[in-house]
Amino acid sequence: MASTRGRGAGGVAVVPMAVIRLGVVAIVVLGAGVIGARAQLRMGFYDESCPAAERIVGEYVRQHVRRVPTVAAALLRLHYHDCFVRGCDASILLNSTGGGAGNGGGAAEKDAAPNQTLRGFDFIDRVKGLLEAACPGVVSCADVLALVARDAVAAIGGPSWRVPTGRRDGTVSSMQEALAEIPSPAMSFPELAGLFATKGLGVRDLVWLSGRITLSNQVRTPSASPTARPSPTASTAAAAAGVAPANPPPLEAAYAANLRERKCRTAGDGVVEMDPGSHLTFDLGYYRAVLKHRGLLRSDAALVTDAAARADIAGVVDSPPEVFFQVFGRSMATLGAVQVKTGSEGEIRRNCAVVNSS
Ligand SMILES: *[C@@H]1O[C@H](CO)[C@@H](O)[C@H](O)[C@H]1NC(C)=O
Ligand SMILES: CC(=O)N[C@H]1CO[C@H](CO)[C@@H](O)[C@@H]1O
Repeated sequence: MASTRGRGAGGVAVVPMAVIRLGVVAIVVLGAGVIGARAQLRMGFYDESCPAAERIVGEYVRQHVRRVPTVAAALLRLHYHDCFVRGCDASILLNSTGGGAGNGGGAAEKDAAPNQTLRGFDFIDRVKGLLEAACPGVVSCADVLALVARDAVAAIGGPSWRVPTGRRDGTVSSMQEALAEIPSPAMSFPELAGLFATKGLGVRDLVWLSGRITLSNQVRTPSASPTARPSPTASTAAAAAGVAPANPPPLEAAYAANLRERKCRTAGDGVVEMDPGSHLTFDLGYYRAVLKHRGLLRSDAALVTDAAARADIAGVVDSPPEVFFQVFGRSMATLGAVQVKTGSEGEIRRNCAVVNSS
């Protein structure tokens, strides 16, 4: 380092090479930014190439979600998990390749512990099938995930939000990355906020995207008491990510007793509701529970350990439901743009479970 600094012969200031190189890098990065800006997501991206695309998605979703409303939570969760690993690029849909070609080789995101309870893959495949029949090779699986999530939430009476399109599909899906990057139910508030920040998501996004849990119907608890705030899907992810779970305040005692009793009544299969009594409605029940220290997971309880987040939640809980719809929709729109691939990046997968080249 010393050789690149200091004064040259005759007292002339020598600009260190590293600084010049940094300058060049900065210009290149700025240039790439300008090029990138031309290929951003936009509303109605398929208006010319597949005008029926959004109608096809919307009709299928409305018809089927009305029949099986619980699938809405699963579809929302798929999009959410997808965006946290390599951006919203449908890498969550790729099958493992068993270490062969394509998909970077090896175990895929969907094989990671947090994914073991994911559902809705068939649903996405059927929507994609309809789109391939109408306009082969045009609509990306990543856009299907984003549109389906929005339409599914709207179909059960929840909020809607703007979904600009033009996402391209990734070609790599890694179990290790999923373990490291999907928020774990065992995380503390600072840990969650830090992870969200790496995705360009703020504390408010952390608070309001947690609202998706209002639709989570149940969580399987281990045999231990639910007061342990088990992290049913990702305790191994937390361990893999080297996360030491912090200790949020304990579950409210009476609620914990009630949970234990319900658990016994359900023949010990250990399934309890996350948002008791209202898991099919997109409401504020989850946040009310969290404020009363009835958040079931560490990550739920963590939300009220941050004073600003707690105040934010209290404010929205006391407001008309439209306010919750608005803040949730805004954060969903932000989430849907995380690290998206556009323009000539990635590909438009023909089958969402495999990369085209395989
Ligand atoms: C992807 O894996 C699932 C099972 O996990 C299987 O049902 C499906 O057929 C696979 N898709 C492809 C295209 O190989
Ligand atoms: C939905 C899905 O693909 N789940 C997978 C999660 O990972 C386990 C094992 O690692 C697979 O068996 C599941 O199929």
